Amino acid sequence: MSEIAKQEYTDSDIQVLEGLEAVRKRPGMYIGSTSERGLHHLVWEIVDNAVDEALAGYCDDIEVIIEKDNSITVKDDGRGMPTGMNAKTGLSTIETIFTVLHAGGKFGGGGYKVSGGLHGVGASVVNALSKWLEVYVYQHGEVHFQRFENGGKPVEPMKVIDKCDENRTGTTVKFKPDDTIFTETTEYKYSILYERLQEIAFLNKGLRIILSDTRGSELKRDEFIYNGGIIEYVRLLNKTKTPIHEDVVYFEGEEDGISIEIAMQYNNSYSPSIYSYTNNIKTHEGGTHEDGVKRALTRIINNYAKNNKMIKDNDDPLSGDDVREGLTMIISCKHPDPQFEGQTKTKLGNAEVRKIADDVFSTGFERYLMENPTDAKEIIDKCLTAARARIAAKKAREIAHRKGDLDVVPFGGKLQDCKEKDPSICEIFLVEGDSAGGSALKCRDSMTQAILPLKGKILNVEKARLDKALSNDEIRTIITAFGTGIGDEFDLNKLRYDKIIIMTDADVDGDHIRVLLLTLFYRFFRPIVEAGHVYAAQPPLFCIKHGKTIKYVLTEEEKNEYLSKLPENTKKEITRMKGLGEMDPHELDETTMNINTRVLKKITVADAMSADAAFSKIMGEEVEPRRKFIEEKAPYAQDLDI
Ligand code: 28F
Repeated sequence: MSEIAKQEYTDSDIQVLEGLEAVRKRPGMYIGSTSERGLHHLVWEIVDNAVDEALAGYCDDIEVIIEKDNSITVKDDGRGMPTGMNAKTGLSTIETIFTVLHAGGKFGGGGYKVSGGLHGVGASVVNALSKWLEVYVYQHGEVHFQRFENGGKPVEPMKVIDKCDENRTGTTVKFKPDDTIFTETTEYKYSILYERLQEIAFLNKGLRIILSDTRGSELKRDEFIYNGGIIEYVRLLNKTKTPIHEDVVYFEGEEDGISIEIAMQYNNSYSPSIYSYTNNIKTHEGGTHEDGVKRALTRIINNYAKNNKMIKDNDDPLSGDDVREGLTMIISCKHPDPQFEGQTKTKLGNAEVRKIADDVFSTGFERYLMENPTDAKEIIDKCLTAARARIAAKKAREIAHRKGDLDVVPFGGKLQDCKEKDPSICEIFLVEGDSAGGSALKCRDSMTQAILPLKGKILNVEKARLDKALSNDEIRTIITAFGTGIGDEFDLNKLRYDKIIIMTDADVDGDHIRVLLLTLFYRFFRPIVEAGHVYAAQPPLFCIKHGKTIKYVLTEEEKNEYLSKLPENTKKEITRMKGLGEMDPHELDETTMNINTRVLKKITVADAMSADAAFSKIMGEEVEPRRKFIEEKAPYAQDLDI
């Protein structure tokens, strides 16, 4: 360098070369690293300049070629870099762009609306880190050319080397990364270029980008052009998923030179895939554009759900997480002066963007929901399901955590525990209603039988959504009484009873409570069911007295069969049994509690599973199964409040 400087260069030129020398001394400062990532970064810098020309509205086609020697060619069909002289540097504009750090009009309030990357310091940085670099500018029927070598030293000043078609304009840059800088690798990866160039094409609708690789025996070539822009991006991202509405929804708007585009589609998965960009740069840490859209999404969905009576006024609103479950979304902001913040400088900081993004999204999305009620219902239903799952999970966690406290607090007099501490001979009866609980207390064996009366009404009134069920005091008492804990802390060895006996009436309320308990067990205590600890008491439906004999039967069929076997004119008294609460202690003892005479039904996982399924159906939105359930139970129907 000193030799060239001595022969041909002025003091200011030496400064220029010292500038590029600084880049070579600390490349990481300019391109992040000199690893494979840094190597590819060189391409992004040059492509960015071409994309800027496209954003300015003058370029439709960009071509990237990996040459056989791992040098790169980037071509665009824009206006071509200015070919005149630069008054400040006394050099051609082209030489200035490629040799002066921070040079270039777009870096100083030129005609460019937006810019990304290193704000144009890119071209000189790439030059500094290349073995050689060539630039060709097609303008006014001439091909302007300049070549640089060994880290950006001009071989000679820019000159015209050829004629070209009068109408042809554009810029071509060719460069070969310096292997003394990129010591790890100088080999380009097709897949890395493919991913990013495709992404750029998605983000700039209508821009054609062609990638080719001449290194192998066969030419590799891909062309990216997306007239639908980020709509097509969302469609691609959801290709392996199941969308819950057909169309990708798209909104765009501009204010004060700041443009916002949003494309979105919900799928039936549980996690959101939301990606935001500013000036084609992925904003990994989000920022004001993302915040504005998210805020508007939560607000608009809640408003719509309320206005359409899908949630009630005093229900908890849907949370941000609820409304983003299964949402695939791309947010793209183009800003003339973006401020990047955060740990990795990938968070958009411009405060004014929040409102613009909110406005663009909320106006469009509100209208979309109004005009597409079927899609709207699918979307809101999905959010409601997410909310229920969230609440249920939270309740389960709370109970798991509270378990410790409840251990030391006495059971508030509700649980009448047994005296025996050896679980293998203990039983707990979950009894429907206080009065039945009272009878059960009178005839139990207090050594081994614990009684927990349940207020059936509470469960009914609560409509027994699982999350609500978990906040129910009775159910919390059940969980505490079992001793096993719940969720992560569940331990079957800590179960305090060998038999858990559900004792409910043979009517629809009883069925309902049993279904609910089984659902609870199935979801939160499945190992207890699997290990065969759960039973249902079988309170009889009829009592048949004849002579000194008393016979209890469980069903109508059983009654008829028993009666048919009695001699013709036996004097008999048949009573239909009332609810558990109206049985006298003697009856209750004989039929359901006394271990020598009672009939218990062991609950299998299949029973619990079908209860769970029935529960989901009954509680779900499907009207048909609910009606069927009620009809089937009609013979006993009281006030079924589900
Ligand atoms: C293969 C890489 O770098 N393309 C570019 C242009 C066009 C202009 C420009 C670039 C203006 C004042 C510097 C043309 N006519 N592709 C590219 N295309 N740079 S880089 O201008 C640069 C600034 O000083 C251009 C009118 N205005 C701008």
